[in-house]
Amino acid sequence: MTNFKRTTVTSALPYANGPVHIGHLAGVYVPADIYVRYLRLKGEEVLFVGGSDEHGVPITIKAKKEGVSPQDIVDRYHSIIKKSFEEFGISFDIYSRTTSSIHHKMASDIFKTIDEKNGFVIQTSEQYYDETAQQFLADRYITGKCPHCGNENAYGDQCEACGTSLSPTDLINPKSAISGSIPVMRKTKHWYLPLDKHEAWLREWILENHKEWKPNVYGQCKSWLDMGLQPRAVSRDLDWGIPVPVEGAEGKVLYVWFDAPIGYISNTKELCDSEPEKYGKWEKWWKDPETRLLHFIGKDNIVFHCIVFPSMLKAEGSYILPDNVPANEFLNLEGDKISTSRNWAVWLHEYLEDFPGKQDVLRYVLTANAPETKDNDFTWKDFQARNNNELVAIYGNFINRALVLTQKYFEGKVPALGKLNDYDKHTLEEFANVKADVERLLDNFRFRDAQKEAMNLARIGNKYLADTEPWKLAKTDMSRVETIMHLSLQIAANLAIAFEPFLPFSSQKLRNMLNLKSFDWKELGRIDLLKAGDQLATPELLFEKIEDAAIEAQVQKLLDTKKANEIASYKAEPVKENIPFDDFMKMDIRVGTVLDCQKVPKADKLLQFRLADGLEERTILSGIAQHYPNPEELIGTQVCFVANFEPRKLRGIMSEGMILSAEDADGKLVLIQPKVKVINGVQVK
Ligand code: B3M
Ligand code: ZN
Repeated sequence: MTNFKRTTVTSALPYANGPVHIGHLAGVYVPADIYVRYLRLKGEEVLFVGGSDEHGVPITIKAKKEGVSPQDIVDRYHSIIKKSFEEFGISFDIYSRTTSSIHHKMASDIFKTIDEKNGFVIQTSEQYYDETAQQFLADRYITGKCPHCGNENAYGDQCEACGTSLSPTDLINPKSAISGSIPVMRKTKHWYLPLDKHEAWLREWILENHKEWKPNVYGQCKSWLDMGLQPRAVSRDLDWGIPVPVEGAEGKVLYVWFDAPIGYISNTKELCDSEPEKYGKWEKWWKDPETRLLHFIGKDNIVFHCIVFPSMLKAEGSYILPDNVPANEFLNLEGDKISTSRNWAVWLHEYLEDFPGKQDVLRYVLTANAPETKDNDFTWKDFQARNNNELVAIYGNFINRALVLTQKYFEGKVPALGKLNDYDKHTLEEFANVKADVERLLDNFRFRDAQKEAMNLARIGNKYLADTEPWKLAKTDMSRVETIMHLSLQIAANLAIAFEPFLPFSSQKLRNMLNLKSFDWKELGRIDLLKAGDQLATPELLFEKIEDAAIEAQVQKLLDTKKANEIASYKAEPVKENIPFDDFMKMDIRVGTVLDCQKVPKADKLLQFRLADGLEERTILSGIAQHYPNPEELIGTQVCFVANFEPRKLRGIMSEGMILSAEDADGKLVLIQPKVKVINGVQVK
């Protein structure tokens, strides 16, 4: 990257087949938004393009499952996703969609240009065809037995049981997921982008000229290039998508990964056409060599943005190529991979229902924990700790003290700056480095460290007030208090600027409280942002403590999800060998009432029951103590037990029978108890 005049920033277009979750935000949209806000604050010319990816097989599958049209599905999720992004302050210049007519035309035009330049090769191959449904089958539409693990329900592209990538012909006993019939092989023709022919320039462009790319991105590109590139089909036999715009391609659409990245361009055009005075011609964002292009994506999209899309643009011939692709790794949730199908996610719209107004808290935590160099884990405990110990205890506390004290001593007016003492000077020296540090880190896409630096500024302010204790000086040295509060308010104003890219809602709130008019990155580090005599607004809390109960509710929600998944995936044991009636009759199972129940001392698992069994009383030990932490609650309830189970001594206590319980999928033991009270000692038959 040398000289450039403007920056085009894109962020991956999420599939419009479900809402967005914290993984999306952490991996792509928050970092992109931080970067764009930073450039805007610096007064640079920047365009931030987003949108929904509305083609592709998963959308058609979802539509089929629900009995609605693919358009219904994408309409629904496009608006949910768009709203979530707005609510979290992701400041797109445009968020549009790939079903727009501008996009259909743009993608067709680019395809045609490449075709005219002989940039494709056409090849015929055999693919599975469903004769009942009369259509070729996308990989996802074929199921069968996985050759690796034997899972009967593997898909034509992947076995979800063992994680192996497959191709449809790997499946044993393939079946069409549309009609259930056995598919046949049939010849079909497709357009291929010959990536092998692009390999030489790609090697030089990435491996030689872009050594500065993040190691995870560079490394993935290198391993693709070292394996050798193959031609990739860019058309599909499908009825949802953009028709292949050339003769002899009836019934075929563009492969979703061909049209989706073109969505960045189409959405730019849509915006520029609607507001030409503000944004200029769309071409300047995509064709001017003085424009820098950046793609923010997750790691699973690297090959498409670093190899496939650049090859398309190169084949077309009139576009610039990306200057950097700062891809992130994945965010996990409480130790498990985020999964839409298993509902293992924190959905953005649900988060806002549970934590209204706390967008910045999530932005903060996701950046503090961003999966920049490796996969990372989101936990609710960490979320709470970062809010309470950092946002509230450091940033919020400092701002609150500065404003409340100014209110108390100076009726909310910025006091004058007096003579600086050595401690003031020392504080200002520490503070002077923050701007350069944050910039250097942001320029290198190191958002978590950049945010940490911004937080250091709050730490400096917090320490300054704690050390100088103006509330104690107020009785003896008011001119000293004036200087301390003046400097504190200047630091507060700096915080509003430094945090704007990261926590835009809080910055806005802080600006309002400070009545801070000018707002510009280059003012960061200055101590004349507020003037003596400026009137401040009434202080409000910037952040609030999050209580344990709110966190426990979230953890419980996840436990419920886990439980539901276990139930959904539970496979019952095969039935044991048959037994004759007489064998069954040998067992004497009865009902009794619990008279007493307590833990056996020094035995973790054992509960000692005293039962009224209709004859006399008996003692039975049962290994369920871990599942009943309050055994006294069982007193008065009824349980089932095997009355003629041979008595045996456990821990010196004679146990006369066996109490019946069932083991749940998660290993929890649950007592078998009659729902209606019956007579003690009756037999279970
Ligand atoms: N929709 C895949 C994804 O959401 C795809 C990205 C397109 S970016 C042009 O991960
Ligand atoms: Zn498998």
